[in-house]
Amino acid sequence: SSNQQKIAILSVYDKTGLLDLAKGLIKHNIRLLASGGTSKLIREAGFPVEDVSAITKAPEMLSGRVKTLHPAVHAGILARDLASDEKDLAEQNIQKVDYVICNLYPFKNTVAKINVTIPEAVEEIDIGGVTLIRAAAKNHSRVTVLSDPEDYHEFLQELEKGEVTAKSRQLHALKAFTHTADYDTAISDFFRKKYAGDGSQQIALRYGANPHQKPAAAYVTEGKLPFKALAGSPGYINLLDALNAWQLVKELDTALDFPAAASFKHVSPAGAAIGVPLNDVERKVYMVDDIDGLADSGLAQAYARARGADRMSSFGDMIALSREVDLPTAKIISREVSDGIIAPGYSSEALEILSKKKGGKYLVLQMDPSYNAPATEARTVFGITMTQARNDATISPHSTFNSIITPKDSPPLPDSALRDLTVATIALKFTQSNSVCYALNGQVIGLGAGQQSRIHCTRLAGDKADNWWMRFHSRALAVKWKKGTKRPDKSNAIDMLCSGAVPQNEAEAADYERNFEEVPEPFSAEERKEWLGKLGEVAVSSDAFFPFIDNVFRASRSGVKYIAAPLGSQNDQACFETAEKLGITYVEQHIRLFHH
Ligand code: 93A
Repeated sequence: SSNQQKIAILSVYDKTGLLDLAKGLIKHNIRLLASGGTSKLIREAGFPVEDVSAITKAPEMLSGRVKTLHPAVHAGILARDLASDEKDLAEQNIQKVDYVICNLYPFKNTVAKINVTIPEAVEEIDIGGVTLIRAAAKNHSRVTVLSDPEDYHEFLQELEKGEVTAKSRQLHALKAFTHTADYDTAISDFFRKKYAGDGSQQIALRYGANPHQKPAAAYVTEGKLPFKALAGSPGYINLLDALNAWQLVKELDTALDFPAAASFKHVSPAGAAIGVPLNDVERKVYMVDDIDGLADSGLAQAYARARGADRMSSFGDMIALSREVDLPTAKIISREVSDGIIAPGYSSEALEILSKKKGGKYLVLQMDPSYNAPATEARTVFGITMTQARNDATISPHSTFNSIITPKDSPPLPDSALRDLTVATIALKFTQSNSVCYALNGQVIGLGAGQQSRIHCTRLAGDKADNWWMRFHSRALAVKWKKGTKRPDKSNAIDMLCSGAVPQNEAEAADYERNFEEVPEPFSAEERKEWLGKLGEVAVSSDAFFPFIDNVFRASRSGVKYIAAPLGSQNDQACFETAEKLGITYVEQHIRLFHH
């Protein structure tokens, strides 16, 4: 059979380079068979070519829907150099095909047109071409498939030298498989948008990271989207926040068996907490002392804590709650500036309140709590797809913090420390790295996210914890607000006072002072030192090891008594010794938790 004339089947939509290719094939005495338009072009250029119907003995049909679909074509492509295959071909008088040159109808370009109809798109779904390409690619041990005009030149050079190598056939086959996969993806993308774009499999996003980044969408290719928008319409960052925040509260609730809440901004938590009961002072500091039913709602208290940790950062947050949202929780949310919420359910009164927020634009997502993510995740950056195993590490108070390093003869950690380390560590798992988190009373009190330097992160988080604690100072609690001062203005003014930011000029002073009935004296260095000295029992977790002992020193300044961190630093030993000197219990947390 090797001395038989070789056969090429040509069927191309994009006719770039076709004539040069035909010329080269003919030069090597290859018989050309082509579908209608392709053969016409070659014939008109004066090269010998036959229509595919010369071997199928069947005309093109259905206005081109059936051109090359025929056993004479596909058995010719798919046949191996096996006696049984040879016998089958001989019985049907079919000849082997050696080369397939094919590229597909321009489905992508067609559906990219505005207002394309479904029938128009349907006509662009290539069947025969995909079959040619796939069959040839499948049989690449014998057949060469060219699906890209870019490859004609090198192919002809190879023919010139003798034969197409196995390596080339493999690479052409890979390209062909990728070409059909990409083509099928374009088709399923189009129909998913048309037939399941109501939020069942795909949801249109308002825009991407910025308003000019349109269009934007979120989808799954298998099953249904695990959330529904009950009100409002998500943007890209809303969804990044919601999906991270949801995982955080779900894991917190599972680990500690308490209702959990998170308040997210820019894909990091501003706060996260479980519903440890609030005392009177906490209610006041978190601005929830007037909420009816607060004491009976673990969920409301969890959100009060999450929002209360860093009210400045929580401005315009995306909220996640681990359990069905009740009335007290909805009431807290209704009067805060917030962008949206994700939760497994809503009581009817809660939903009524939330769906009216922001004139009906407040985003209310309902999450399917039974949803489990696939084990592998992928994203593309700059056109490059990256995949990784999902971070499925579990953090639990019983198993994560058992390796106490110092002090050597330490008793097991108290439950409160285990709880707070769990809160801090789960928060870090969903925080942009580097991250360091201070926690107390079942809540984040200071979280540093996205810092390139760990000590900057430890300082940032520590300063936030200090600022949080200064809000409990009697002079901060006694602040008298001017009537009508809005909640965000109060939060900003309190932040100025507690962080020690002194107005630098008259305009700034006026802007600060207008909030108060009586302008509070700034905290003196002594007052600050004295009050911060009362902060104790704080737990700190770090998403990776501490490279230098400065982190331990900084943590200690904010009442830290427990540190959990991965090991592996050259300075591990020095960190342990420093902690021991400062009366801090140092626990190995075995899993690095970088997150991006
Ligand atoms: O409608 S089809 O799916 N039916 C076929 O049997 C068939 N065979 C090849 N389209 C088919 N093709 C496609 O026709 C090729 O993939 C190529 O894109 C195009 C070339 O048609 P022509 O040679 O008539 O220009």
